[in-house]
Amino acid sequence: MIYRNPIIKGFYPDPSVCYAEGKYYLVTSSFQYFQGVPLFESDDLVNWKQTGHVLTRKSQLPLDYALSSGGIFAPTIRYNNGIFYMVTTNTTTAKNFYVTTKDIHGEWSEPIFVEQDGIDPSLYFEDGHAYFMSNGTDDEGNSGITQCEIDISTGKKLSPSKTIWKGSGGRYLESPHLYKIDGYYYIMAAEGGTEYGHMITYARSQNIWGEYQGYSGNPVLTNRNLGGYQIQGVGHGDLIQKQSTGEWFIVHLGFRQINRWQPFHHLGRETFLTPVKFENGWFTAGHNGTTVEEFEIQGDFVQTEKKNYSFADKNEWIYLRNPDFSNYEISDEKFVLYGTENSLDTQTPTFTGIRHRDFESTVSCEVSLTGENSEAGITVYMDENHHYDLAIKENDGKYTAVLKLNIGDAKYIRNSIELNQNSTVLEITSNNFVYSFKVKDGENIYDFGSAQTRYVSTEVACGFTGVIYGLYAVGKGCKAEFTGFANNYI
Ligand code: 6LW
Repeated sequence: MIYRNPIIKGFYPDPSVCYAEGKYYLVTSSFQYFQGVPLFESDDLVNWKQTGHVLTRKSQLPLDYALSSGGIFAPTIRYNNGIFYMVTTNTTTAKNFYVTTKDIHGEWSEPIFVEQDGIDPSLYFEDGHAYFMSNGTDDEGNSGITQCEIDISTGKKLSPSKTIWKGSGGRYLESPHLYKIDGYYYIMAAEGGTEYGHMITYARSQNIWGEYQGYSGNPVLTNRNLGGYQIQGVGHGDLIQKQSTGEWFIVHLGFRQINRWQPFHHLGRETFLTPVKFENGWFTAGHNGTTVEEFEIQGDFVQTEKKNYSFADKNEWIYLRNPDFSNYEISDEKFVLYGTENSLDTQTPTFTGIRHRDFESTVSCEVSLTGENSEAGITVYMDENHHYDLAIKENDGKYTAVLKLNIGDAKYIRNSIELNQNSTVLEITSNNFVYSFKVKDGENIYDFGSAQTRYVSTEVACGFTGVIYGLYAVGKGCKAEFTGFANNYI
């Protein structure tokens, strides 16, 4: 069959994957969003369904002081002896930790901390031993891919940390994962930074502590030389073998720029799948070491894609930092949001959203508003400094619909119109280049114009996240009822 990349669209970066009892499980980063670490499952490595999140409680996920693109960085998921492990870094508390569960559909444990610095932690199990690695500094002060043995029940170090590989020379050596395949240990990592120069490299050794010998063809996977190609920034991946066919793959991140020669991406870093071939103890990946849109693999299953999202898709809705849930009444039909004085320009607005997953989309919702000096609507949200807000506002008993563009220091009310009542239908459509905004007031439909996608892209906003379609409410007495939410893709 032929499958198309990305296999998981929208802001789902730094994927890690494992196999357990007939299924594949995948996790991704989540930064300042709650709940943390989206969890997916699949039967075939191509079709993935989000089943929830790994970090579901504040005790596992303290985010109160997390800046945008702070909080939870790249996770790793592993399965050993009937137990699932998810290890990650809370960069805001600067702690590496893991949580465990025996029931992948149940709750995960409280965090177990490992006293080792660095980001992108990973675990490797062999013969009753557990090894922890990160892109940290070892006990001798050497930085690189650093490894130590740990007591998996407590997280305590059982050996000194040792830097086992220093990469192939690219900047930002990160994302280490260790595998043992046919007698060799392989350490796979990312280098080049998570932008256009991103890449995957690896080395092998017959001894777990090294020396590791770098692959002479490094980087094994990169799109850095594919000028004008939509898929860019491929790197940060995890190796997995498909049980039914024996085929190998790297599940990894990448992003789609808005067009050829237009290096902007606003949908976030997404999850891709690239085939891998082993030969004489070394492996190659993709199409001449690049990730392309389509690959042919074994099997005659089909790739399907969920195109419609609503309030009922509870696994996909996320919040900012540690939300005060007394400000939210959530059901499958209706979301009621209570505002506070915190606007979308602050870190803790009343906000819940769902990822913007593909260029061509529509999102619409009816909003009805009560409360003096209040505001509620839909936001195209990259971070607190970069967002487009289509909203209804109350002032002196009058209701207006507004479109506000916030691009860093450039803040601008693009359009506004007085409404006949305290409710309206707000609608946003998107393509690669623009978001277009419409307001419905009874029979009247007002075209509020459009705003470019590039100004809410990573290249403008910086950071590691992607656009979220958010619902929000602002104002102390604000009560906003949202009904009929629909987010559709073509
Ligand atoms: C992540 C690092 C990276 O921890 O970006 O692309 C960082 N790679 O490995 C944030 O996602």
